[in-house]
Amino acid sequence: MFRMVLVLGLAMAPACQFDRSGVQPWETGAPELALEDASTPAKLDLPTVSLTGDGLLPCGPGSCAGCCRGDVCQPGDDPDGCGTGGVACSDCRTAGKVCTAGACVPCSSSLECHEETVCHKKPIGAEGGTCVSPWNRTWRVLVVSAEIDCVTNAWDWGLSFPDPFVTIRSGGASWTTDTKQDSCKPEWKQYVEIQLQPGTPLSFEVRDQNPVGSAPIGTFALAQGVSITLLKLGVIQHLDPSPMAKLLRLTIALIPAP
Ligand SMILES: [Ca+2]
Repeated sequence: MFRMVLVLGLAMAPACQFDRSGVQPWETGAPELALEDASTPAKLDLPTVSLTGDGLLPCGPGSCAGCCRGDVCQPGDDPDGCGTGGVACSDCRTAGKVCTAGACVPCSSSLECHEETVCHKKPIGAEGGTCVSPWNRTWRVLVVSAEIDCVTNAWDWGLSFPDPFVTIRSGGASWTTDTKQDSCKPEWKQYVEIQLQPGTPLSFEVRDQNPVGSAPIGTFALAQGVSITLLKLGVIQHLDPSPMAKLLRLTIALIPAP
């Protein structure tokens, strides 16, 4: 093997040479090595090296402020690598927890949960929950409130205000809230439980109940389904600032069912 390398090296040598005739050493770009200097003790000017926290010492309480994954010091604030004071990193993610101040703790809101997960609390309103996938899960779709334009629009033949109700539709199913009498700012706080998948369509139609039939106020649709961003926020605020809008605002809350 050695001989073969040597032969190869010799064979390749000419290719590495080039004609320096007429070219000064400083013009070739290659540094010239002065062989006689090799015997002179070199003056070493090494940078000061810290012996802690840079992997030179085994990762541990004395060398790492975060946590240790094997022998590597990690910041310790990641759900995959959580810890402080040089302890072994904990995996909060698998446990559905979040990393706060170097400890795996239950989530308090979906915005704390890693990537595409939401904070599932049992019961709703509990202080802490578990980060879980939002999909293939039952959600409470809560119709909170609406604001209806009663200034530029006449309702009930100009005699009163509208009597709004909301119909929620998803797939082929539909649910309808109570009717609020004579209200421009109705509050329902009524929910329906729907199992959500990526792309599950969801629509909301607000109408004015009349003695006979009903009249449209406004609609809002999530034809492509609810995004993970909205699920994490937990609130949908549909605003329509257009001059023709009768439905100025519709507020929907999304809560993972306990
Ligand atoms: Ca009415």
